[in-house]
Amino acid sequence: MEMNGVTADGKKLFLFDVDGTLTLPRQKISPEMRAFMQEVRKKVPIAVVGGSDIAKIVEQLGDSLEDVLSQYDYVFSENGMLGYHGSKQYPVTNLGTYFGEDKLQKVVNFCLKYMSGLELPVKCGNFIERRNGMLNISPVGRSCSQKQREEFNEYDKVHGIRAKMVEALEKEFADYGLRFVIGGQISFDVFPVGWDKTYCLQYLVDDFKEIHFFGDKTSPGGNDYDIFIDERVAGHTVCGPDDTKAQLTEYIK
Ligand code: M1P
Repeated sequence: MEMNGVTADGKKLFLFDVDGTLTLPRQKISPEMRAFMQEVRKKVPIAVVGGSDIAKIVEQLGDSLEDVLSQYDYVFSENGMLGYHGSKQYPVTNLGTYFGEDKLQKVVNFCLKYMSGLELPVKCGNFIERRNGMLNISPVGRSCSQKQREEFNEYDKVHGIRAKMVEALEKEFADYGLRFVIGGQISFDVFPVGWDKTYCLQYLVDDFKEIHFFGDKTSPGGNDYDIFIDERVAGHTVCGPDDTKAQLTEYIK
């Protein structure tokens, strides 16, 4: 098996984004996809790297953390800030400790001020979620319903709410060494340069000769872009779980 110029003479790993790759955005994996991934795993070890925190990844991929860890050889949340190999947990990286509370608060305050000036069809709650390794900023608010989520996403496509806010943040904090990356439907992630999905590769590169990454946000500005173009992986763009399944079916024949 050869893919994207990576030779086929080594130990392989298939590494997957979650939202839009194994599941629909923020939805639970389908029973068919779940079963299919276990068929894939009989041939090639599998890993996931999501931008979301571990609670959301567990909600989407299984019934409990133990269940998810038993289905995938490696599980990385927040781009790898929190990671597991089986039940072994890698050291947790903390944004506040690394970046400093002062600077972080300047970013938070700017976001709050910026969002207070936005007029949207609806605003819910939970506009800023602080995670281990990133801030997640949502102009509509993470407490929105599924319907409001989809409506915001459509509205954002027309009005570029997130893109404009990211532009303003990039200008304001040009010297902070931060990335502002749109990964899902209603929010964007803020983390230090280098804390993108390539972060998880440090735990994989010594053990695998071929790492194949599958993601849907592989264009510049998307949260799969950095790992997609990383020379240590072969990148594959998918457009949803059905496409991931179709591409994998071809590869493992
Ligand atoms: O995994 C992609 C993104 O998923 C969520 O995005 P949203 O809620 O906007 O659809 C978030 O957890 C985000 O952090 C993550 O990058």
